[in-house]
Amino acid sequence: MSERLDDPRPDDVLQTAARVLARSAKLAVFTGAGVSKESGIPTFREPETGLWAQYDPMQLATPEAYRKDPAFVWSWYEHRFGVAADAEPNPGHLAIAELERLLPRVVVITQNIDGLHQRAGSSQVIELHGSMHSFRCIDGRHRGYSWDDFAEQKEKPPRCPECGDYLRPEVVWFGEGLPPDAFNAAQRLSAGCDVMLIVGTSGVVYPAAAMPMVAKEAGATVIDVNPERDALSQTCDLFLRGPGGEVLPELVLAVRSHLEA
Ligand code: BJW
Repeated sequence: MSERLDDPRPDDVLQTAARVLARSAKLAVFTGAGVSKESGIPTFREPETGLWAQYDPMQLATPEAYRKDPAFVWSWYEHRFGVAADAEPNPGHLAIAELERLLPRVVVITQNIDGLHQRAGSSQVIELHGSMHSFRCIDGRHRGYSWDDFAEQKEKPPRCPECGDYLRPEVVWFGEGLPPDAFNAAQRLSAGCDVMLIVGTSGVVYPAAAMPMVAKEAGATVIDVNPERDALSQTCDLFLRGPGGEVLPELVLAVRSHLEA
């Protein structure tokens, strides 16, 4: 699709996006922190409310930071994981899960670690930046621990039950490679989709942010849902301005109408 449709007639854009989605045989949904904002989980880069507006990512989200001050980094993650554990999927997550019931093939490629897509009912979820539900020892020899595996330990950070090193969350920090299986699958599915629906990412963190371009270069129609224009909305075919929790349920309703027509 070469025509750019934008804000002046938002309802037309929504209907066009719904028509494109209703015809999709292979949909890839690419999400970031914004999709979970309405669940009460802060984003990273929004001015004032974003985590990186309050904290220095180099002091918290790098392997060097963890080596330097493990107790500090652990306590920050413990706090954040507590917020995310108390959160519920919002109407945006639920609408994305609903798409799986309406369309032939839907996969979610997420940068989020909160597990809310899965809790909303999405069954094909690729986690590019890891998961807050999994922990490993620092050098990665022992993986896949859950909170329950060290709930009894008083020490913070807790120790690996096998080697005694500190445990850390199995999330991807700056300077670290993405989980190879997830990254390869995301690339393959982005290159093979006919539509990519982007929700709630600023699109500045690579290599994840390359997925929409991979999809676009392979010929997919790219739709972006975001309250603000940003790096990715410049390259998308259709931009739907607004919060995911409002736009996505409307979009799914419109997809349903197109499928029933
Ligand atoms: C709504 C909404 C609503 C609001 N509805 N939308 C220059 C310097 C240093 C490094 C680099 C550099 N250039 C490139 C790099 C590499 C670096 C990078 O990309 N840095 C850039 C930031 C400059 N990348 C890496 O280091 C990556 N690794 C790597 O490159 O490895 C190389 C390697 C290969 C092989 C071996 C070894 C190494 C790793 C990146 C890891 C990112 N990790 C984090 C933390 C995860 C764990 C945790 O949660 O703590 O991932 S950082 C953070 O950013 C998190 C996110 O997944 C990621 C993306 O953020 P996201 O989701 O886009 O959120 P925001 O806040 O940016 O945007 C929110 C959006 O939502 C906004 O658009 C809002 O408008 C919108 N929104 N409300 C819908 N209601």
